[in-house]
Amino acid sequence: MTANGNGAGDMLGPGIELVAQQKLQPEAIIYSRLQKLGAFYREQFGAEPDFFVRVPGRVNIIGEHVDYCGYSVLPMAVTQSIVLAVGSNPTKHQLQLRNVDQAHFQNFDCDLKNLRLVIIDPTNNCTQTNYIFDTSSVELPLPGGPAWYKYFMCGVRGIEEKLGKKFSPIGMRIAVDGNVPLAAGLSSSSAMVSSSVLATAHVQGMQLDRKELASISAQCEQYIGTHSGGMDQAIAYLGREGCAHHIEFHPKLNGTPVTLPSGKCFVVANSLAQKNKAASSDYNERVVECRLATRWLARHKNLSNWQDIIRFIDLEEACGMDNETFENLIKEKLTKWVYTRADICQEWGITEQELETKFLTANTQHMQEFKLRQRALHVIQESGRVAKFRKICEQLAQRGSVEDVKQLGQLMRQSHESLRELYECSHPDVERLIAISEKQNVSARVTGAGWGGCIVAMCDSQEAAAAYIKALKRDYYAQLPPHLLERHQPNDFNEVVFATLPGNGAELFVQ
Ligand code: NG1
Repeated sequence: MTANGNGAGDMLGPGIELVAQQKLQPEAIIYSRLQKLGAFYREQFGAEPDFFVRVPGRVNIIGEHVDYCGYSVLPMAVTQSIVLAVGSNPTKHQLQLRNVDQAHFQNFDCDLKNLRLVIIDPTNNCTQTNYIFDTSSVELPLPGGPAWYKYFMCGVRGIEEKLGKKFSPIGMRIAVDGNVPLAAGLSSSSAMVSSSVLATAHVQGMQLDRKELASISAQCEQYIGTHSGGMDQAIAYLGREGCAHHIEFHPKLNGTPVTLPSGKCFVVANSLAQKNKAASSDYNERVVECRLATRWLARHKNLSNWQDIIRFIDLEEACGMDNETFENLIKEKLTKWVYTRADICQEWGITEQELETKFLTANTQHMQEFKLRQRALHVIQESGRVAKFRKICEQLAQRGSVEDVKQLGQLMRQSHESLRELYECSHPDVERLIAISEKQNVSARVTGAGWGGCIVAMCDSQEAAAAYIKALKRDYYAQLPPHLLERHQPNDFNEVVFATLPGNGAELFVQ
């Protein structure tokens, strides 16, 4: 299967970095996994795949729930990833998806030519959920969130939208293998969507510019129904071995490598409390509260277009505020701990129906109360912590001081406290992990969306990380209820608690 030359046709220029095509060599770390996937592909389709795609999950070191407000974040790609084996399909236009985990992910087939991807509520202003679905197949009943293949279809749709009339419904046969823990805050969903974008873009012969692919992936993942920012897709493409990335979204997507303090070791620990964002409204509720708070403040600032300003960063820019001025504005103008529908309707002179149709999203229509002050304070303070974290890392790369390192730990702790208290997105099991970390004198915080999932912790050395992991296994994992213990074999929790190093972003291999 080759490029058919009908690509997006963007000119290459400064700052454009492509996903280069690499020859799959036996030395590659991913080699044996891809070999196995290739064997599964042959078993399923009786043919060789044409190429492989690898897209990593990520751990966010600091900067949580700020990307959809336009603020920067500091994640790194992890070694866990989604890998695809991709080949052409002799049955023209047919897309066939097979997951190696056949017990949990059912096969999915559809005709790309006759496929109608119906997207309800792309503007997020109507009362329906905007899950993506197709008319040529039956919905798979999957409690707890959209069926897995829909994440893949988001990516196909993203490329279809990008190419418009140039999109050709080329059939694809795809085998999928993922080892990013699901619903754990390590961005398994974005790895899936982004891998689909990359595979489809390659099949369509597009120029594979990393930033462009990241933007397409972020945009099309919204069809799943969560109004997320672009952190996960950005690091999935921009990640680089050995460094974290300071990812900025405004005025445009940009990633700056950040060297983490030498000797420090980052550990990820999964609470095993799963949270599928697309199956609940919690995430979108926070997005809505941030948007309402932005408009509330914009109106107080007498901005005539206050209704159209939905990201804190745009308000900050419109008013020429710095972080501190912004925080003071929040404290001065958002004085209540809880705003009711009536409070907002009265302030803006609107009806409840207008509030629902103009300002709430599909799955937040039920909201009665809004914690505007708390959410706004978290976002503004967290964005300040990201800036400080990056600055300290840069200072440490020049001339380190113990005080600087301590500050990094404090920033992580403050971030967690804010997520627990102001953003209310922790979970009792996450809190138990944090308490154990405190006892071990390790700075840790919940990573990703929260409400369960993983924590990320910073240890002083490899040895300290080993001791910390041992303590977590003893005090947390070994205490789990028997049904969870069975799944993870006592004394061996290496898949759920591990030290991690920054890895590369998306890759494309040919045989
Ligand atoms: P998770 O749930 O950890 O993949 C989500 C969002 C991010 C970001 C974080 C919170 C998606 C795909 N990702 O990440 O954009 O907002 O929450 O910082 O929804």
